[in-house]
Amino acid sequence: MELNLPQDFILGAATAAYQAEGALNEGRKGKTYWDAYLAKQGIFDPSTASDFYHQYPHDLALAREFGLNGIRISIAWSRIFPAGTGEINPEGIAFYHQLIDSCLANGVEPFVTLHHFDTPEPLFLEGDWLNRENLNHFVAFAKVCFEEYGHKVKKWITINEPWSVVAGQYIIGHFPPNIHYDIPKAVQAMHHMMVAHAKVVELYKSLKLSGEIGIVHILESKYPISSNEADQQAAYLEDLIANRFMLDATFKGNYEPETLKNINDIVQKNNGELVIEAEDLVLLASAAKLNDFLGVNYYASHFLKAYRGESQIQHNGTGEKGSSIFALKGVGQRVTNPAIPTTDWDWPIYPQGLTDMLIRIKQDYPNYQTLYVTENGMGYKDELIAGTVDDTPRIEYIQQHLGAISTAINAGVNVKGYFLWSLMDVFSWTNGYNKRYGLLYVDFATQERFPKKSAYWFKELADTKKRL
Ligand code: BGP
Repeated sequence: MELNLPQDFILGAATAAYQAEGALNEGRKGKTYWDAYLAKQGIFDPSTASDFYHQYPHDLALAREFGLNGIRISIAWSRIFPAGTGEINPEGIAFYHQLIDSCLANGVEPFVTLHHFDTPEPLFLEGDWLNRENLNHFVAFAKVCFEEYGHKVKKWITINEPWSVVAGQYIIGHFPPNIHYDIPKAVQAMHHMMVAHAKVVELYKSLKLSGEIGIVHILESKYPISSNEADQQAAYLEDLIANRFMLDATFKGNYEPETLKNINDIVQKNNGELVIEAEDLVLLASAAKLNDFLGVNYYASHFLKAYRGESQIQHNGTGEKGSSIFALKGVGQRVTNPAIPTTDWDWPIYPQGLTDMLIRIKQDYPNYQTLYVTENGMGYKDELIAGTVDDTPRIEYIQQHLGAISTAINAGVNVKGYFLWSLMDVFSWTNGYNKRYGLLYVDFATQERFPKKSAYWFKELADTKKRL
């Protein structure tokens, strides 16, 4: 298939501090909300992860060798401020200088995220994003990062996937504080995350640095399983809470009356109330004019049918196909579409959903400027055989999704890059280590890296940028 990717297209891969670095007790790092929870749960040990804290020179050299020209990294807030606020940690500051310098030296442009699921524990214990005070602590952390690294990092991401954070924390309950089905808390925290984003965008622009700033949303298309009106409404409502609410805040700088009315309806059906302060809307409106780009994380799409019962969720964290359930009170229920393949973790593989989402952003939010697909990839139970992994299904997955992006570009959408999740196998928050995504296989016992078949394929693609 002929691909239409611009010559300056970024073909990169993504990582996140907590999932890649390890070294949790080194460099005077403070704790995040994951540490105590995972220790207590006792199933997965995140303390070494992919040892990126020590291995990054090697990983970045491999990134370069395999043709990547971009990488997403995140700065662990708890390395810069071990207590989340107060004293700054020089060892943390120095580490990210070295990491960023190494990215630049390898010609792998760093896209740097400030919050990737890793609020420092003391601020988490004070209510995390539900506590408005924490928004100001986040701004203070961002300010230090901009002042330290702003002259060399040209692409900044405020927050990674507000919806996944709050869904994990307050609805699915597989992220601390492990609350189930509290949709009002989830919506309130999501709104606060957008206010925090807006504050950080304003700050960045006021510093007159020469780079760009944006946010990353998880944006997965939602389709009714039938043409039945109630199923259509279910798809509309799941899209509303997971996608439209965030897109309106990002690009319109407020919530469209219809968006707000329906969000309030869902929140009220779940016995809550969404509080929006007057100053929030001023901040959102101002940031909507200042955003330089949006990062779209896309793995799957969902098919919905009407649902009248109480919320009911079962997370498939083991890769046992067919074990997930996801039904939200006042919204709808995800169902299997027999025509669409799924991964072992029940994520429907539907590249058309990516094309549809990219085109929809252009149509509904014409001020979007630039899009990057900041995460896409396939969790797979890779097997290392004779020093490599035959991950043909992953190659097909990437191929199809790059094709979907190319189709959107042909339809006039400005997409400037693609980041595969992930550069090397990393720690998966709720699935541990057997759900692998990397171009590089990691033997977690020895920390040795083995390029998979997909890495060689990716290199060839990067060399030509044209053919799949
Ligand atoms: C995204 C997160 C990543 C990563 C990825 C894969 O939502 O931004 O941090 O974890 O999903 O998810 P999982 O590890 O649950 O398969």
